[in-house]
Amino acid sequence: MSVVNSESVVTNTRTPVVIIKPILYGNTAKHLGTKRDSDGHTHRWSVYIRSFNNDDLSTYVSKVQFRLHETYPNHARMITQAPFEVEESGWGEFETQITIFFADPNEKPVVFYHHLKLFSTDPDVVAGTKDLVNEHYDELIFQEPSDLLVRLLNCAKAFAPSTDENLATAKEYAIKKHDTIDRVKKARQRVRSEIQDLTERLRITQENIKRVRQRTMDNSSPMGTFSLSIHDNIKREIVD
Ligand code: SLL
Repeated sequence: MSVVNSESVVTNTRTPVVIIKPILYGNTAKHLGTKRDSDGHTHRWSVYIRSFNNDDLSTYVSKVQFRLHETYPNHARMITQAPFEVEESGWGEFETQITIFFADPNEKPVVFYHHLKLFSTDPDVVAGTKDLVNEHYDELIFQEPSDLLVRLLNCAKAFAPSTDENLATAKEYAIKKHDTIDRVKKARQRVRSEIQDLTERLRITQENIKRVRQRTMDNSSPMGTFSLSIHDNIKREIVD
């Protein structure tokens, strides 16, 4: 905290908390059916970031910049109020850069990269009867945010009731989360057993080296044949 004068106190104090805000970012796209004569555009699309749990993002997000492909006029689009999204049309896929700025200017902006997807092999999407949705779940993690930001983060309560669509998304993500945790656990198990295996091999090899050294020092057998047999032994155990 720094004191500016006897009357005003600037609050840049930090609360030792971590606040996590789940978000979704990505794009939807809809096939127009034909290539538009005027500009060759084939799809309508939107790129967005929104809260995963229906929080009011604009309580703590001041603006979001969507950096589009340079073929778009004014390709760095700054959105200063919710919904934080850009709707456009086009003919090609490209990588967008999404930068989130927070209500506390001292909080470093967060950047996401998203591949704006238009094309799909899903027949319903190709026919234009279903929108393509390509979105990702992520979390904004605020480590010791300023008191101001803590207040804003905590009052970003759900501003709209959960819709069926939101509930369906939440269920889908819960399943994905479960599967992902399962995969991570299995991968950890595999790595652990590989480490065990390699540690055992290392131990055997070190023992062999020790034995060779010992025998060399004892020098009780003719070196040529002896070292050859130990060498073969090590090789065999490593291959096993
Ligand atoms: C591609 N590397 O070749 C990409 C570029 C460009 C996207 C995609 C239309 C812009 C406009 C548009 O879709 N640009 O006409 O204003 O696929």
